[in-house]
Amino acid sequence: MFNRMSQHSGTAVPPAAATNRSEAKVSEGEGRAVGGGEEGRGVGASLAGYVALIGRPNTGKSTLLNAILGEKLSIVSPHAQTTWQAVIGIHTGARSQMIFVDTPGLLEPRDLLHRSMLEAARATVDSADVVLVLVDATRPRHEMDAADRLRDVLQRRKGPILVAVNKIDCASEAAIAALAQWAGETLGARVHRISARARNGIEELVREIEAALPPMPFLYPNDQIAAQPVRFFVAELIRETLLEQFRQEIPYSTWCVIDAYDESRSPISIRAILYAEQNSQKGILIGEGGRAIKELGIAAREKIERFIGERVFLELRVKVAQGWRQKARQLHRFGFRVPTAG
Ligand SMILES: Nc1nc2c(ncn2[C@@H]2O[C@H](COP(=O)(O)OP(=O)(O)OP(=O)(O)O)[C@@H](O)[C@H]2O)c(=O)[nH]1
Ligand SMILES: [Mg+2]
Repeated sequence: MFNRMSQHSGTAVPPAAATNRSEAKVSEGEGRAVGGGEEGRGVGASLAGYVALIGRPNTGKSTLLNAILGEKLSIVSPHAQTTWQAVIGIHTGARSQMIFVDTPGLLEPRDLLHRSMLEAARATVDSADVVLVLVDATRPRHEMDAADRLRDVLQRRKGPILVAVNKIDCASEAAIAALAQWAGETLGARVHRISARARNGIEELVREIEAALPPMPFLYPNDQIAAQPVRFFVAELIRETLLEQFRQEIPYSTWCVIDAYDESRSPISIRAILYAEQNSQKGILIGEGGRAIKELGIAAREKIERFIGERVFLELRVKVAQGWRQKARQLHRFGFRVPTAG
């Protein structure tokens, strides 16, 4: 994984880590061609752009991103509301570069964090060259009921929109056909039928996304797949582990901040702080005699080591940031896009 991330390092980011967003913007602003595509092909022949992955929670957006990249980059769980901040994954082919932006699921916002998640999806759609809407074939009724939210997010959209009906590996043919017809009519878009998990229909879908890209030089080196710092992915892997090990509200009340990342040490030394919303949750996170936090640390460390490809020492601390999901200042500190009032 690491050798496929950028060689640019930001502060406190390991040397082989991904570029940060501001570096990405610089190359975009300069219109710098960092990859030329096939040998002998001029820069003018290359296609590149941002592809927004949107849809209701749990439709398989992150699974699809990982399937397209052939790497586990974005965290996945059977529970809805896994992705909270946009995740960027870059797919470079012979003549095209697709910068996928995996977004939080479109939901009925109940608090400020939800509104921030919705805002992340909306902003991604507004700035994307291509939008791919993912709908879940196992939940056609839910998809149809949520049509207004989808229309609302897509309302300012002028560029190409594609639809993929996902999870066809475990839905009935009738449900797939009904949803495909509904989605095609509702969004006026071409509909693909895929299984992100079983990796069916992905190549064809990627070819169609490619065809919808504008002519543009590549924005990232050919072998780079991520655009966010490694510590972002480390925190995400800890959150994924939280979703696996705790039930109900704990994973949804906890945000993870990487407080220290020292790669001059061997093993690499990482300290993460888990911010709970309330004191009682802090107790649950730590568990009796510290058992829960210890288990979490072991499982998360294994994931992080697989991701980085090196041994890691992981220290987890638990703090309380009272009611952080509802507090603009706290969300801002945690790196969320804070929506304006309204
Ligand atoms: N059967 C089946 N399950 C799938 C498929 N794609 C994704 N899933 C499962 O659906 C669940 C949700 O997948 P995610 O990729 O986390 O969904 P998401 O849209 O990113 O969810 P949020 O981040 O909450 O918006 C996981 O259990 C996946 O394994 C598929 O093609 N078939
Ligand atoms: Mg997701």
